[in-house]
Amino acid sequence: MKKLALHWKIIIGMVLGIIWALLSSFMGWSSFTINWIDPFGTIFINLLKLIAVPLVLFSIISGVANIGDPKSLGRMGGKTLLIYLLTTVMAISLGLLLVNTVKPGKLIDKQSRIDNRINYEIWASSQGYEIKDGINYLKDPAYMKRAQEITELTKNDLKEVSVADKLDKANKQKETTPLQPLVDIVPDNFFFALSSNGLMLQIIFFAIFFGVCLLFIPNDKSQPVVTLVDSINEVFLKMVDLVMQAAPFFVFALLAGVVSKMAGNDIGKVVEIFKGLSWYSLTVLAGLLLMIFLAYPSILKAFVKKIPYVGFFKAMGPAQTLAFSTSSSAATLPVTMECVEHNLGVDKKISSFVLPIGATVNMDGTSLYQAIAVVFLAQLHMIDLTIGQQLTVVLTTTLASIGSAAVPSAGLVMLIIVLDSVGLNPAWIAIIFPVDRILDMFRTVVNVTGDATVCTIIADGEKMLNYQEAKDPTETFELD
Ligand code: DAS
Repeated sequence: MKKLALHWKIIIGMVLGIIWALLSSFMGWSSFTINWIDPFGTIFINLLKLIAVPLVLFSIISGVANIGDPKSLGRMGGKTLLIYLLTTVMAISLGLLLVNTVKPGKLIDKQSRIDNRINYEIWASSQGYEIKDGINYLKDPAYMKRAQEITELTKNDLKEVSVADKLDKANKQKETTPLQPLVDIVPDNFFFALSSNGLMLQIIFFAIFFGVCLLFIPNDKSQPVVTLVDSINEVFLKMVDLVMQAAPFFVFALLAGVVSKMAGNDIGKVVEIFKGLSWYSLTVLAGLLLMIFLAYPSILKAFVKKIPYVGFFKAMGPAQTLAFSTSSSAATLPVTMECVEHNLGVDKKISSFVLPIGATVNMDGTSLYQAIAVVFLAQLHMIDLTIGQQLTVVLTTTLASIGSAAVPSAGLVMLIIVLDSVGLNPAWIAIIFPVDRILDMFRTVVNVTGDATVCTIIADGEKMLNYQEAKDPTETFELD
């Protein structure tokens, strides 16, 4: 029997996990599931968090250092990175617009959101996080009533966040200078920054600083370091690959645990969460499809007159199909290059520079998805991110998508950084995991389409685009 592709195994693992959880809550085995199965889900999240930190560090150092010597960057390199940055910020803005309009996280019933919120406060107080907007819920009678109930239930958990504490803590919110967020980005201790409570932004700052300095030291000194960093980067990519190989089992445990905890005493909560997840998925899919069928064609039409709307999709079809089925921009890269060179007529000198950089640093689909995911998860927990926090989301999502490796589920792993940067609980990635694999297939198509669009624009700008309407693009080469 043909080997079942990994993402189908993961989807099967997910479904079995949900079925087990519903069965175990029905049969009263919930405590068994939570004590003996759920811990493997926690191990899976810990493994992903364990990998995220060094993966960001080494993939960004490697990306920056492999730009080559800064002079070779020149006009084309500068233009490439600028347009890549613009399409990423456009994707994030579209994502934020959609998620703040549709408000998928607010479509589930308020009682579930109040419970989520109180659990968040227990977690946040254990991390020493100041909750920026908590104060306005203290006036919410439904919230107050529930908070008192839960306080009675779990005295020890809530002792530090008793309502009175929160009131005076919120009142004497530490007066920070307006540039505090900027100061927080620069770590004062490398090893502290690497630790789990170090802000990921500090690690990204250090990685870019280190990578740029590598560009400016003599080649004979920097080359060994770049080679070493590339090899270490390969090691962490292999770790992601190995963890994902075991994902079907881990995902079974993760979903069994998450759904058991939610289903616990009333199945209604599970229905609520899946209602929220379907609205979330529709919001992400709407954004991704708008990028593919509206945003990129409009940008292309604005810069490159001669490529017809359908012609672009006929030319990129094989690469988009492969991106969808593999969920990996890196695996698709060779076919993306073939399509861009053979079907769109881009000169190899352009595609061999622009596309490999794009595959690692330009992930518009991932950035749109990360922006929506963070705001959705905040809404699910009755947290209205302030404008400042949403701008932080734009910055960290841009950096996270640059740091995301072009492999399956990389976007989910990097989502930990974005959640962490606005004081949210990174473990919440477990909530959106059930739909992540399917969304990964679509966002990888956007990543690849975005790279091809920018590459075509650069080629046209360098007078290195020679487009002829191909009769049947797949005749140029057979997909193996
Ligand atoms: N699967 C990643 C890619 O290859 C995107 C992601 O995980 O978000 O582009």
